[in-house]
Amino acid sequence: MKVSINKMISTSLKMITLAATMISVAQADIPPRPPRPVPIPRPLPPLPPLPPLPPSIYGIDLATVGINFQVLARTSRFRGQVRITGSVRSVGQRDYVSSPGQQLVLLYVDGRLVGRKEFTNLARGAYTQVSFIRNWDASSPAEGEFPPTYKIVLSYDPDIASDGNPRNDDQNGRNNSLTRSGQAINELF
Ligand SMILES: [Ca+2]
Ligand SMILES: [Ca+2]
Repeated sequence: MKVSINKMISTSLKMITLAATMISVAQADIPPRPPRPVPIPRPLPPLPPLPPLPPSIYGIDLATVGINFQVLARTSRFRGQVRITGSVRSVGQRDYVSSPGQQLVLLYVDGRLVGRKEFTNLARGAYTQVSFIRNWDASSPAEGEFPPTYKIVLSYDPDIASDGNPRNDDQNGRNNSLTRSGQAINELF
């Protein structure tokens, strides 16, 4: 009788072990769930206000005035979604008045185009912006250790200087592009 009970216990243990093995195999066969999309707050938080317009010696002048980084949502200590925003402002003494399709601002990451914004007129002091939202991992090599460089570029129609409209002739070409390292994004985490 004693032998029989021991045998039963042994058999039960074997069955439990087998069942546990089957469960673990079944679990291993289930593909991992894709990560849930990060909820982004809507409406998007406003950008910080631009500083007061400095005096200018130029009549017509559009300028790349800033590249701003914001954390929109955080998924862990070092991960989240960030927004990169480039700003172009009319910093000359007079309004910029043009026609559609003659100017736009481009946003690049390490030379790759990731955003574009077309615009037409920009009154003195007014600005337009181009944004790009992406995942960011401040603990990764690609972002944390070697962060990409962002660049915004003002792009004009090649014929803009000979279109008969002097009010869209940017007189200062030295402020038409701007770069900023993504290292500043890591400092937000
Ligand atoms: Ca022109
Ligand atoms: Ca300019």
